[in-house]
Amino acid sequence: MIKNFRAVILGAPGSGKGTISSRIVRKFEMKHISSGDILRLNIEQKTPLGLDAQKYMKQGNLVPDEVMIGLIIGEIEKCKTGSWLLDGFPRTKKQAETLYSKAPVDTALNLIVPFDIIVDRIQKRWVHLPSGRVYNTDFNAPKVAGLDDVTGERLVQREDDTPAAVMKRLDVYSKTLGPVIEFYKSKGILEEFSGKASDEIWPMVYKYLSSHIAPISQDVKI
Ligand code: G5P
Ligand code: MG
Repeated sequence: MIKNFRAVILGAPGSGKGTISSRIVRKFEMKHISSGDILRLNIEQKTPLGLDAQKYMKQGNLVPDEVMIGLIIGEIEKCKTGSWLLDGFPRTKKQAETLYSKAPVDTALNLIVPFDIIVDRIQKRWVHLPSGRVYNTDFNAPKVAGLDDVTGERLVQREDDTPAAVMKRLDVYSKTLGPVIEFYKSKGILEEFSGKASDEIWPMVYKYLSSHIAPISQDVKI
């Protein structure tokens, strides 16, 4: 068993990275660091970083590498547990290489979900911006429509979940992820999980992680 376990979770927009990550951190002592959640919080708080990033995100484009690398390496350095799960980073070969040179990763989990399923899911997504909690009116609806289960605060739809921005994000993903996958493959740490539903993918991820890091609880259900 590895003591300080460092993982990245890869996958197309809407493939369930956030959904699977929240299950992972409930079962394993790891800190979930989501690049998208951090950026959206900065946008909400109107920080200079957020205002700059918003221009790219709204269009479905990637935020420049220099900005993302500084942001995520900073988050990792703040992480006291030593075990973390990066969601949404890296997205380019440059990000993957820089991360690996600063903090070698133990595993790269790649979620493979058909694109037609993804487009439908994203249209039904609602998020709680301060926490990053994600809902879906079909899959995991909030207890009260439009409100976060934990805080009761209002849910919103993401600015980049418009049909045009989603198509652009899927296109950017198709063009940029190949070299990242190849990078982790060359390191021998790529693990792929395919399925049409997160409930189908989750038991496979749980089984794989359990052989590397001790779970907080043995129960696979969340
Ligand atoms: P993000 O925030 O990283 P994406 O586009 O990579 O955004 P996204 O959209 O957050 O990924 P996800 O996390 O993979 O998707 O998916 P999710 O939220 O868990 O699930 C999607 C929906 O499906 C939810 O409503 C969920 O409830 C539902 N769902 C899950 N499983 C199932 C299921 O089995 N069945 C059904 N029916 N529904 C299900 O990045 C956003 C932007 O930030 C910038 C970029 O501009 C990016 O576009 N950015 C970066 N730029 C450069 N470099 C980086 N490293 C960057 N990181 C972020
Ligand atoms: Mg996400």
